[in-house]
Amino acid sequence: MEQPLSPSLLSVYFTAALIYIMTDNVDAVDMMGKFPFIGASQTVFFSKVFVNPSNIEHFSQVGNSTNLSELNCAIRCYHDPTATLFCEKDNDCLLYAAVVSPGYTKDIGDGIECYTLRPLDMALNKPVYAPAGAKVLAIRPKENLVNGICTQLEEDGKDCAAVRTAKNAPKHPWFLVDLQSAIMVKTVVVRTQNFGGPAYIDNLNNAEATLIISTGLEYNDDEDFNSFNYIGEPFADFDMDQEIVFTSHTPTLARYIWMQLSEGKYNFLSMCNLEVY
Ligand SMILES: [Ca+2]
Repeated sequence: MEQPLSPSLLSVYFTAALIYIMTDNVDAVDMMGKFPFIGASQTVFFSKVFVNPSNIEHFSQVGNSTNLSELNCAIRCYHDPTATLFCEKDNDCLLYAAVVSPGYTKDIGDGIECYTLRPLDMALNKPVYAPAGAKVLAIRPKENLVNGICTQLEEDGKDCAAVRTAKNAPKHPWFLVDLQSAIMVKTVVVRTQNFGGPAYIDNLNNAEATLIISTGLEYNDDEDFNSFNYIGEPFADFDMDQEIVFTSHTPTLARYIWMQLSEGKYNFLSMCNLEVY
Protein backbone atom coordinates (compact mmCIF):
# COMPACT_ATOMS: atom_id res chain seq x y z
CA MET A 1 0.00 0.00 0.00
CA GLU A 2 1.34 3.43 -0.89
CA GLN A 3 2.32 5.51 2.09
CA PRO A 4 1.63 9.28 2.17
CA LEU A 5 4.77 11.37 2.03
CA SER A 6 5.95 12.54 5.42
CA PRO A 7 6.17 16.31 6.00
CA SER A 8 9.97 16.05 6.30
CA LEU A 9 10.24 14.24 2.96
CA LEU A 10 7.96 16.81 1.33
CA SER A 11 10.24 19.51 2.67
CA VAL A 12 13.24 17.81 1.02
CA TYR A 13 11.43 17.61 -2.32
CA PHE A 14 10.33 21.23 -2.07
CA THR A 15 13.86 22.43 -1.30
CA ALA A 16 15.28 20.37 -4.18
CA ALA A 17 12.71 21.84 -6.57
CA LEU A 18 13.50 25.36 -5.37
CA ILE A 19 17.24 24.82 -5.85
CA TYR A 20 16.55 23.41 -9.32
CA ILE A 21 14.49 26.45 -10.31
CA MET A 22 16.97 28.90 -8.80
CA THR A 23 19.89 27.18 -10.49
CA ASP A 24 18.21 27.49 -13.84
CA ASN A 25 17.35 31.09 -13.13
CA VAL A 26 21.03 31.87 -12.70
CA ASP A 27 21.45 31.28 -16.40
CA ALA A 28 18.71 33.36 -17.95
CA VAL A 29 19.77 32.26 -21.43
CA ASP A 30 19.03 28.63 -20.74
CA MET A 31 15.84 29.52 -18.98
CA MET A 32 14.55 31.51 -21.92
CA GLY A 33 15.65 28.97 -24.45
CA LYS A 34 14.15 25.98 -22.75
CA PHE A 35 11.51 27.01 -20.27
CA PRO A 36 8.25 28.90 -20.32
CA PHE A 37 8.32 32.54 -19.37
CA ILE A 38 5.28 33.29 -17.25
CA GLY A 39 3.57 36.50 -18.31
CA ALA A 40 0.62 38.26 -16.76
CA SER A 41 -2.05 36.39 -18.70
CA GLN A 42 -0.30 33.65 -20.63
CA THR A 43 2.77 31.48 -20.79
CA VAL A 44 5.12 32.36 -23.63
CA PHE A 45 8.37 30.93 -24.85
CA PHE A 46 11.43 32.81 -25.95
CA SER A 47 13.39 30.84 -28.52
CA LYS A 48 17.03 31.49 -29.21
CA VAL A 49 17.84 32.40 -32.81
CA PHE A 50 20.93 33.77 -34.49
CA VAL A 51 20.41 36.73 -36.82
CA ASN A 52 22.97 38.35 -39.08
CA PRO A 53 23.59 42.00 -38.05
CA SER A 54 22.98 43.10 -41.66
CA ASN A 55 19.48 41.59 -41.45
CA ILE A 56 18.83 43.15 -38.07
CA GLU A 57 19.50 46.59 -39.58
CA HIS A 58 16.35 46.10 -41.61
CA PHE A 59 14.04 45.27 -38.75
CA SER A 60 11.83 47.94 -37.22
CA GLN A 61 13.49 48.81 -33.94
CA VAL A 62 10.98 49.56 -31.20
CA GLY A 63 13.21 49.89 -28.12
CA ASN A 64 16.79 50.24 -26.94
CA SER A 65 18.24 50.06 -23.40
CA THR A 66 21.79 49.74 -22.19
CA ASN A 67 23.18 47.41 -19.54
CA LEU A 68 20.07 45.33 -19.09
CA SER A 69 20.43 41.70 -18.08
CA GLU A 70 19.03 39.16 -20.52
CA LEU A 71 16.16 38.45 -18.17
CA ASN A 72 15.26 42.15 -17.89
CA CYS A 73 15.58 42.50 -21.65
CA ALA A 74 13.17 39.58 -22.04
CA ILE A 75 10.73 41.17 -19.60
CA ARG A 76 10.89 44.45 -21.50
CA CYS A 77 10.31 42.63 -24.78
CA TYR A 78 7.38 40.74 -23.33
CA HIS A 79 5.70 43.88 -22.03
CA ASP A 80 6.15 45.88 -25.24
CA PRO A 81 3.15 44.96 -27.42
CA THR A 82 5.07 45.88 -30.58
CA ALA A 83 8.21 43.85 -29.81
CA THR A 84 8.59 40.26 -30.96
CA LEU A 85 12.37 39.91 -30.89
CA PHE A 86 15.21 41.05 -28.70
CA CYS A 87 18.92 40.95 -29.39
CA GLU A 88 21.92 41.80 -27.30
CA LYS A 89 24.69 43.75 -28.90
CA ASP A 90 27.51 45.60 -27.10
CA ASN A 91 25.56 45.44 -23.81
CA ASP A 92 22.52 46.96 -25.48
CA CYS A 93 19.11 45.39 -25.23
CA LEU A 94 17.55 45.95 -28.63
CA LEU A 95 13.85 45.33 -29.25
CA TYR A 96 12.40 44.77 -32.71
CA ALA A 97 9.07 44.26 -34.40
CA ALA A 98 10.29 41.45 -36.59
CA VAL A 99 9.35 38.09 -38.00
CA VAL A 100 11.99 35.52 -37.09
CA SER A 101 10.65 32.01 -36.57
CA PRO A 102 11.93 29.71 -33.83
CA GLY A 103 14.31 27.28 -35.50
CA TYR A 104 15.57 29.83 -38.04
CA THR A 105 19.08 28.55 -38.78
CA LYS A 106 20.39 30.39 -41.83
CA ASP A 107 22.43 32.91 -39.84
CA ILE A 108 23.99 30.51 -37.34
CA GLY A 109 27.72 31.17 -37.48
CA ASP A 110 27.62 34.80 -38.48
CA GLY A 111 24.62 35.95 -36.49
CA ILE A 112 24.26 37.53 -33.08
CA GLU A 113 22.23 35.98 -30.33
CA CYS A 114 18.59 36.99 -30.26
CA TYR A 115 15.37 35.67 -28.79
CA THR A 116 12.07 35.52 -30.63
CA LEU A 117 8.57 35.43 -29.24
CA ARG A 118 7.07 34.02 -32.45
CA PRO A 119 5.33 30.68 -31.86
CA LEU A 120 6.72 27.44 -33.27
CA ASP A 121 6.25 27.71 -37.05
CA MET A 122 5.24 24.42 -38.66
CA ALA A 123 5.90 25.75 -42.18
CA LEU A 124 9.54 26.64 -41.55
CA ASN A 125 11.77 25.47 -44.42
CA LYS A 126 9.08 23.17 -45.83
CA PRO A 127 8.86 22.59 -49.63
CA VAL A 128 7.04 25.30 -51.63
CA TYR A 129 5.42 24.86 -55.06
CA ALA A 130 4.08 27.32 -57.65
CA PRO A 131 1.86 26.92 -60.74
CA ALA A 132 3.32 24.98 -63.66
CA GLY A 133 4.74 27.39 -66.20
CA ALA A 134 4.90 30.24 -63.71
CA LYS A 135 7.99 32.34 -63.38
CA VAL A 136 9.60 32.34 -59.98
CA LEU A 137 11.88 35.34 -59.61
CA ALA A 138 15.47 34.30 -58.93
CA ILE A 139 15.97 37.21 -56.60
CA ARG A 140 12.88 36.23 -54.59
CA PRO A 141 12.84 32.41 -54.64
CA LYS A 142 9.62 30.71 -53.55
CA GLU A 143 11.46 29.08 -50.64
CA ASN A 144 11.66 32.54 -49.05
CA LEU A 145 7.97 32.24 -48.29
CA VAL A 146 8.82 29.86 -45.44
CA ASN A 147 12.43 30.76 -44.64
CA GLY A 148 11.39 32.03 -41.22
CA ILE A 149 12.46 35.63 -41.61
CA CYS A 150 11.09 38.88 -42.93
CA THR A 151 13.74 41.57 -42.95
CA GLN A 152 11.79 43.92 -45.25
CA LEU A 153 15.05 44.69 -47.03
CA GLU A 154 14.02 47.21 -49.68
CA GLU A 155 16.88 46.81 -52.12
CA ASP A 156 16.01 43.37 -53.40
CA GLY A 157 13.37 41.83 -51.19
CA LYS A 158 15.75 39.00 -50.53
CA ASP A 159 13.57 37.41 -47.88
CA CYS A 160 10.34 37.61 -49.87
CA ALA A 161 8.96 35.13 -52.39
CA ALA A 162 7.48 36.07 -55.76
CA VAL A 163 5.66 34.14 -58.47
CA ARG A 164 4.40 35.41 -61.83
CA THR A 165 1.92 33.33 -63.83
CA ALA A 166 2.10 33.13 -67.62
CA LYS A 167 0.93 36.23 -69.50
CA ASN A 168 -2.28 34.74 -70.86
CA ALA A 169 -3.06 32.68 -67.78
CA PRO A 170 -5.74 33.80 -65.30
CA LYS A 171 -4.40 36.25 -62.73
CA HIS A 172 -4.48 33.70 -59.93
CA PRO A 173 -0.87 33.25 -58.83
CA TRP A 174 -0.40 30.89 -55.90
CA PHE A 175 2.01 29.09 -53.63
CA LEU A 176 1.55 25.65 -52.13
CA VAL A 177 3.40 24.67 -48.95
CA ASP A 178 3.81 20.97 -48.17
CA LEU A 179 4.03 20.45 -44.41
CA GLN A 180 5.18 16.89 -45.25
CA SER A 181 2.78 15.31 -42.77
CA ALA A 182 -0.77 16.02 -41.64
CA ILE A 183 -0.91 18.23 -38.57
CA MET A 184 -3.61 20.17 -36.75
CA VAL A 185 -3.54 23.69 -38.20
CA LYS A 186 -5.22 26.48 -36.29
CA THR A 187 -3.64 29.64 -37.67
CA VAL A 188 -1.81 30.78 -40.79
CA VAL A 189 -0.02 34.12 -40.65
CA VAL A 190 1.02 35.95 -43.80
CA ARG A 191 3.26 39.02 -43.90
CA THR A 192 3.11 41.40 -46.85
CA GLN A 193 6.23 43.22 -47.96
CA ASN A 194 6.93 46.86 -47.16
CA PHE A 195 8.38 47.83 -50.53
CA GLY A 196 7.54 47.49 -54.20
CA GLY A 197 5.86 50.84 -54.65
CA PRO A 198 2.51 51.49 -56.33
CA ALA A 199 2.58 48.35 -58.49
CA TYR A 200 2.76 46.05 -55.51
CA ILE A 201 -0.02 47.63 -53.51
CA ASP A 202 -2.17 48.36 -56.60
CA ASN A 203 -1.91 44.71 -57.47
CA LEU A 204 -3.20 43.63 -54.08
CA ASN A 205 -5.82 46.36 -53.83
CA ASN A 206 -7.45 45.77 -57.18
CA ALA A 207 -11.20 46.03 -56.53
CA GLU A 208 -11.71 42.29 -57.02
CA ALA A 209 -8.46 41.08 -55.45
CA THR A 210 -8.66 38.69 -52.53
CA LEU A 211 -6.13 36.53 -50.78
CA ILE A 212 -7.29 33.09 -49.80
CA ILE A 213 -5.62 30.52 -47.61
CA SER A 214 -6.90 26.97 -47.93
CA THR A 215 -5.78 23.73 -46.39
CA GLY A 216 -5.95 20.21 -47.73
CA LEU A 217 -4.89 16.66 -46.99
CA GLU A 218 -4.24 15.43 -50.51
CA TYR A 219 -2.61 16.94 -53.55
CA ASN A 220 -1.57 15.15 -56.76
CA ASP A 221 0.36 17.77 -58.65
CA ASP A 222 -2.68 18.47 -60.86
CA GLU A 223 -3.38 22.01 -59.59
CA ASP A 224 -6.81 20.91 -58.39
CA PHE A 225 -7.60 22.54 -55.06
CA ASN A 226 -11.33 21.71 -55.02
CA SER A 227 -10.93 19.48 -51.99
CA PHE A 228 -9.24 22.28 -50.05
CA ASN A 229 -11.10 24.34 -47.45
CA TYR A 230 -10.73 27.98 -46.50
CA ILE A 231 -9.04 28.69 -43.23
CA GLY A 232 -10.59 31.93 -42.05
CA GLU A 233 -12.17 34.40 -44.50
CA PRO A 234 -10.66 35.61 -47.79
CA PHE A 235 -8.80 38.84 -47.23
CA ALA A 236 -9.16 41.97 -49.37
CA ASP A 237 -8.01 45.14 -47.56
CA PHE A 238 -4.25 45.17 -48.01
CA ASP A 239 -1.48 47.38 -46.69
CA MET A 240 2.30 47.30 -46.86
CA ASP A 241 4.18 45.43 -44.13
CA GLN A 242 0.94 43.95 -42.86
CA GLU A 243 0.42 40.84 -40.81
CA ILE A 244 -2.68 38.97 -41.98
CA VAL A 245 -3.91 36.29 -39.61
CA PHE A 246 -6.16 33.50 -40.88
CA THR A 247 -7.64 31.52 -38.00
CA SER A 248 -10.09 28.64 -38.15
CA HIS A 249 -12.67 28.21 -35.40
CA THR A 250 -11.41 24.72 -34.76
CA PRO A 251 -8.01 23.29 -35.72
CA THR A 252 -8.04 21.55 -39.09
CA LEU A 253 -6.06 18.46 -40.00
CA ALA A 254 -3.98 19.45 -43.01
CA ARG A 255 -0.81 18.60 -44.85
CA TYR A 256 -0.94 21.34 -47.49
CA ILE A 257 -1.36 25.11 -47.22
CA TRP A 258 -2.45 26.87 -50.39
CA MET A 259 -2.18 30.66 -50.75
CA GLN A 260 -3.72 32.27 -53.80
CA LEU A 261 -4.22 35.86 -54.89
CA SER A 262 -7.42 35.95 -56.86
CA GLU A 263 -8.09 38.72 -59.39
CA GLY A 264 -5.09 40.83 -58.61
CA LYS A 265 -4.42 43.72 -60.96
CA TYR A 266 -1.37 41.93 -62.31
CA ASN A 267 -0.44 38.28 -62.60
CA PHE A 268 2.12 38.20 -59.81
CA LEU A 269 2.08 37.46 -56.12
CA SER A 270 4.88 38.54 -53.81
CA MET A 271 4.85 37.92 -50.07
CA CYS A 272 7.44 38.29 -47.35
CA ASN A 273 6.57 35.26 -45.24
CA LEU A 274 4.04 32.62 -44.23
CA GLU A 275 3.85 30.88 -40.86
CA VAL A 276 1.66 27.98 -39.71
CA TYR A 277 0.70 27.35 -36.08
CA1 LIG B 1 10.54 35.17 -45.73
